[in-house]
Amino acid sequence: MKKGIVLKSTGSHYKVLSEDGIVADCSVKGKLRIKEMRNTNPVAVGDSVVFEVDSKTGSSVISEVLDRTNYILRKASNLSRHSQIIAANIDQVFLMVTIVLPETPVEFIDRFLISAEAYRVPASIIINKTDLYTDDDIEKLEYLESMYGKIGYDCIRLSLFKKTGLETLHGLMKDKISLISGYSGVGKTTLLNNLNPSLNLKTGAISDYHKQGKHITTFPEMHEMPFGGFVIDTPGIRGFGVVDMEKNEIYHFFREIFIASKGCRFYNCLHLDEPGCAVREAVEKGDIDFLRYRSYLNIMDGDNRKYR
Ligand SMILES: Nc1nc2c(ncn2[C@@H]2O[C@H](COP(=O)(O)OP(=O)(O)O)[C@@H](O)[C@H]2O)c(=O)[nH]1
Ligand SMILES: [Mg+2]
Ligand SMILES: [Zn+2]
Repeated sequence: MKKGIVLKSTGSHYKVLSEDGIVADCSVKGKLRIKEMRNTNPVAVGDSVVFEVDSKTGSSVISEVLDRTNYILRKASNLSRHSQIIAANIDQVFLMVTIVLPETPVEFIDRFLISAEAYRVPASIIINKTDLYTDDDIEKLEYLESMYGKIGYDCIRLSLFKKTGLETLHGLMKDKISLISGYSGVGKTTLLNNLNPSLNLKTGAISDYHKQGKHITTFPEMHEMPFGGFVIDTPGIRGFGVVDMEKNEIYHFFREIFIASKGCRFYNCLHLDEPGCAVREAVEKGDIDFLRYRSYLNIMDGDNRKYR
């Protein structure tokens, strides 16, 4: 019996890094199904597992998945009961965004952040391709930094062409399991190659493009970092979508809206057009950024398809 951590899953086979530093190709014991989670993959990237080497065949079989500290799910489609565990036991998530090539909308960022809040995973924002930014873009960049900084989300400026910002990321990622998400083409794979040059992963927006919006066709992979820790890339998965949330709990995951909501006249205020709403007051005074409030309204409006 050996203990290890799952680096990659292809649906039926798993690459497991065992405690003694050897990577084993494992299958899964037929009976291994997590009872409460019948409609998902039983083993995910980041899982700690116990596996055994069959003395007859020499093949390795995962016999147990240890308790997860957390996991991030993705529904196969809006209607499906099936979902995929993207990754488990994550210490932090980074959303990589760019202001140009492509532009990541604020609403997308907010959808990501509220999902991270719902999963209780700390989130930060990496703003890449700063080498391309005009003065106008820098102004947008500063706006985002201030808007998200104020409510406690770190923004890290990065240029993988100029190699600036990498040291900061080393510091933040050291000895942790980090997941990177973001639009196709923002530079996730390029970042991984910079963090660990021996990976030599294929970059270029085209390779991911065809995978977008379809059913689960790609599998996230976890990479070991030379400075300690692991980073998970999620090709073809732009964001987590919005986790299933009730309308009356969405505002719980907008940090500043939740705090302001304590001052609302009605305990069941949804901060739409109720009288005595402290959230709207805060928006009018500029204490809550209008862009954040707009994201809230759009998410309440419920068209989640565009941003899945
Ligand atoms: N100008 C500029 N281009 C970058 C930077 N980082 C990545 N790119 C380019 O953006 C494209 C997409 O990068 P890739 O890593 O494949 O993005 P992914 O889809 O998020 O994995 C590639 O052509 C990269 O060379 C950067 O900091 N500046
Ligand atoms: Mg990529
Ligand atoms: Zn209110």
